[in-house]
Amino acid sequence: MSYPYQIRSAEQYQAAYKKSVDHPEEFWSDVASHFQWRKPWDKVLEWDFKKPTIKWFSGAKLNITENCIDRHLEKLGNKPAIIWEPNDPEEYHRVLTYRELYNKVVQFANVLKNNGIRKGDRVCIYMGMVPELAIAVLACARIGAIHSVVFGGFSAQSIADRLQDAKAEFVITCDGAYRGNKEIPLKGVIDDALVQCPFVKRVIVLTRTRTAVSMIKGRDVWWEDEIKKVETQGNPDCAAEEMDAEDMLFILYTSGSTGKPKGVVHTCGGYMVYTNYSFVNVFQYQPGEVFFCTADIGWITGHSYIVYGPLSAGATSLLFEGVPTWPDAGRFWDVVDKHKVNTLYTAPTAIRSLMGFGLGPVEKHDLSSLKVLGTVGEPINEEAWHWYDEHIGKKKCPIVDTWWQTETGGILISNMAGITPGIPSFATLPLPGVQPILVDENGKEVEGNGVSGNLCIKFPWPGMLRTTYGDHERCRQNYFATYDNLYFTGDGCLRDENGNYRITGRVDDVLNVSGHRIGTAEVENAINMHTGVVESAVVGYPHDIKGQGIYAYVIYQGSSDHDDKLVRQDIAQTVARIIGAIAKPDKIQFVSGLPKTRSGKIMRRILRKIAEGETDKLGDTSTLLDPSVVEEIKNGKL
Ligand code: 6R9
Repeated sequence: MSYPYQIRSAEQYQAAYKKSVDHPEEFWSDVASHFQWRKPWDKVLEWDFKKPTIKWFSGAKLNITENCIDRHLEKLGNKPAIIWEPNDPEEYHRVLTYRELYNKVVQFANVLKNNGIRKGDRVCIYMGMVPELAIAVLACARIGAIHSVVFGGFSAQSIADRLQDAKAEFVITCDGAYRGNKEIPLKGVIDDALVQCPFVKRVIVLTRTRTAVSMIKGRDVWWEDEIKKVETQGNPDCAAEEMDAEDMLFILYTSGSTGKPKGVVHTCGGYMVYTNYSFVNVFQYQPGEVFFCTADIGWITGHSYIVYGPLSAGATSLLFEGVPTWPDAGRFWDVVDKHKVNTLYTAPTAIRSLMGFGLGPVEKHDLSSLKVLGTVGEPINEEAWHWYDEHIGKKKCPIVDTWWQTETGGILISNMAGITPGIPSFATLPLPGVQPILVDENGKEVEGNGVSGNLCIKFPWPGMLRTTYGDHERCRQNYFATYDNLYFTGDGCLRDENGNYRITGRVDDVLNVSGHRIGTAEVENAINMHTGVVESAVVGYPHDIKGQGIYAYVIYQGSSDHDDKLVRQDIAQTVARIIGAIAKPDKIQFVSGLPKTRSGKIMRRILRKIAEGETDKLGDTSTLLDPSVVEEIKNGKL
């Protein structure tokens, strides 16, 4: 596979960028012409950020799986599409060639059809990181069903919320999942979720851990039995459903500053073109290389850079079931060594946690296959950047710091490996087709260099979200209403003297804990459900490994002789039940009141400063209704 649109020099980057701004339609139709379409588009782009309407390649017909699999069969049929490294290094790894992946995807697509799943149906996928997860995702795409993958760390309640929101009648799961020394009972969690979702018609269960599970007659079926049925039916093929470029490909739920998580919708044509384009250019992928993205497919990073980006480019994508610290803190390096990984794409939180184990675990392994390193999910601090550069990349691998979001579908701001320079803690420059702009609180553009502001994007790119599922107004409100005619990212940003972008973190009430997005409102709602809790306020605070930790101020009026430590644990347990363990507060401080303005708004700015330990820098407190509350909180203990 060759990539005629792969940028190979800084000059080419400048030229491509210029063309993408001056003639965006021509630019993207050139890129798109290198994909397989059943019917070409009538119009490259139609857009209006006010509504918003965003349509790329309208009228075109395609199936993304023909681009991710079928078109590679002739030349890459025997080449590895997926290398799967299991949780336990003693278990055999698996390699699926493009031919094998094809066979498995069409087979499972037939299973989906046999189970009554049709184009447009929503299918919730709740699985561990096994190859069948990628197969399930692709099989949905093959028949035009809309997948909604839910990360294995979310609770039954979170799954139920998502199933209801997406009105999903089908679920694909595993009996259980392995993660380090833990076994997670996925089917059991699904069973709990389904108590609230009687509309779910079918649950397909893959065997992984062989944990005992309940299987309800008429609703639950085993993956393996269904495959056998397809085999005896003797139809080894499954024609790909012809999809409109703007038909939905998937829904992925993500946290915002208000309410429950929203279902970000991506569509077939633009998402395919953009994930492929960004993959090939940012990582400078070359045919035959092994690409290892350590994210879970339950997050957007896994969707775009384990499944769709790499496979549409005919790449070899490594899918890892385990965790970086099990059986020991050298596991990533062991995987890199064992599979001769060329590109490693991970999160700053993982790097920081591994730094803590010193160089011992690194030095045991040969990392000489590495050519490119990447980071994503949160700002990377300079210390972690340098450690990654020196000890993992041995100062010879460019590091790409890739800024993007669930909503953007693919990487928007990043250096390109070896093509444009990396700068520690800077995402650097926008990709071709991406037009960032900084604005002040009033929505006025902040022009020139050496400035900062809120990061917005002023022109559409093919990978952007189209709506939030079932509630288009929410999409408008969230992303397109803050500033006129701009997509608002929710991030603060600095543009240095040379025009390089540095993302400084969220400016809304979204936390970034170990690279995972968590809304403070969501955590507060969960805490408030705990018996005895009157009110709570949640803020982030700097955490050495997680980037941000969760700090909760709680007004509690439970029994008078309660044990603070136990109540803290109980509250954390409630949060784990309602959202998932990833949202458990790191610190809980009991308070008798919260700092509020006279109009009743919680002054989070003050709570944030206290959580950060900067009690002498509270700023203007003159609008406080009751200043004594602040004194109490400042002097309070955890
Ligand atoms: C891909 C992904 C999006 C939020 C985003 C920002 C933060 C992601 C970053 C980064 C600084 C980077 N973020 N990459 N901040 N530098 N390279 O992570 O999507 O889970 O939706 O999170 O993550 O704050 O707004 P998502």
